[in-house]
Amino acid sequence: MNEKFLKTAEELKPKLKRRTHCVSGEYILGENDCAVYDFGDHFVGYLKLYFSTVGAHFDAPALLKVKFCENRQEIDEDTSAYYGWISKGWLQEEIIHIDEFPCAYSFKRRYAFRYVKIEVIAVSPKYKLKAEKAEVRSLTSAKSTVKLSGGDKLEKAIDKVALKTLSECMQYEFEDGPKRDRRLWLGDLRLQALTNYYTFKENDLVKRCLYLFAATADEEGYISQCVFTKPEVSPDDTSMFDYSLLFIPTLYDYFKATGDKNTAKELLPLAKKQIEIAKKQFDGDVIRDCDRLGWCFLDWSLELNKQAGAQAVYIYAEKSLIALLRELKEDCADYEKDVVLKSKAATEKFYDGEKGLFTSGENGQISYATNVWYALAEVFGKEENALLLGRLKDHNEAIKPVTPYMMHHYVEALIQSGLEGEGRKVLRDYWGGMVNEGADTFFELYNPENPDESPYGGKAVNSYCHAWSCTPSYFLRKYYEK
Ligand code: RAM
Repeated sequence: MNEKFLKTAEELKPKLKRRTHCVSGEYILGENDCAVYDFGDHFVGYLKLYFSTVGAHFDAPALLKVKFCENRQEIDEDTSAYYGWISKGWLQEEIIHIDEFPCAYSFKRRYAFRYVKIEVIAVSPKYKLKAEKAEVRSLTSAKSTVKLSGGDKLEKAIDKVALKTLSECMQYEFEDGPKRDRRLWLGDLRLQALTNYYTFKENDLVKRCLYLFAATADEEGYISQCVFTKPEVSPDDTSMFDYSLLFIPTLYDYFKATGDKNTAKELLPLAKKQIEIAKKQFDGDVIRDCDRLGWCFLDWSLELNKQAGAQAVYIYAEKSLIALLRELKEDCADYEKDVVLKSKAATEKFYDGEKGLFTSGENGQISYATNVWYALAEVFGKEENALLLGRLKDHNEAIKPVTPYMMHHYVEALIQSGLEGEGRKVLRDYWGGMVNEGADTFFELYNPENPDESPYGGKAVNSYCHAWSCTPSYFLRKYYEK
């Protein structure tokens, strides 16, 4: 642990803005009855429920199941049927006893929700439970109110939901999702930071997160995929090839947004380290594939081959490093040479001239993830990238994105390739699709072709307020405001 970096991070720990929201509604409930409180919007915070009884004096405790739901469809979802590979511990429900009435029951655990469902498991024949009202003390570190952006009603609606998504994920760190995993992930941080620069402008929170990653890098300097902060700061024991590299553009974006040279200089050696360490995954100038699940992320599609995409992320990150070094007036000659070699090798190895697309892995798989990252890495020029993305769209078998994370990169690639109109259409269709489904916050996964999409073996643990889906607020302000 680098104590100096940790100290910097801890000094930047934000104060949270707290608000109380209340829903009244009286429900008289006997055994097996249930009631739902609807807060009318998504909140992250601590819930208090108010109860009394009707009938004779309570002669037994009330036993209740309380379930917290981020969206309407979760209210009736059978969570007991979830046996996926991510822990059931993430399910947002509790069984509680209430021994005395009247009672204001406070939940110790922080939850992310709009709806609260109360099911009565047991009372007694002598009395019924009276649920009187619900109250949440909400938390966020996003302090300012941001004026909505967007050219029409739909875009403004998308922006509103995106802003809410980001502010709900802004806690003591930029969390990936306040339901799950409630921690700092590098890929998520990068997109949150980008959106933050155009909206809430809590730039010290970005700085804090950069220092949390820097403090927890391993002895060699390798940056972890995510950081835990409780009970104390510590890194996850695994890394993802692309996430570690994305530390570099995250630092460069921070520098561009703030002009904070001291931070850029202090963290520069670590940025360089990510390239050095990533090189070990290469044979010559071509990256080696790997069959460890999650060795490189790109998108949450389990069939996706990551080999070629990983090389594109490397090129993208190295180009950010070169740009940062130039800004800081430091030598970048070796990186310039390396990026030319890696780009040439990628074209020779992965580009299928006949199809006009990049392929990946032994079986020459074609996907959005691979091709989008090559467009972003600007291995070809702008016009050629526009053609590449056109061919990708026409290629029916290409593996499509399943997360807003990958969709972000697709929209960015379209815009960067001069296809602003197409980018805007994708943004409206994809994020607008979630708005039309009644989203208060944007989801971790959204595949309009498969509403049950989940990489976890069941969607009960899916998160419906997920940081990496907040970027419409960035796109609308950066590219589409007149
Ligand atoms: C999910 C997390 C996070 C993402 C990683 C790769 O489990 O929710 O958002 O960055 O996967």
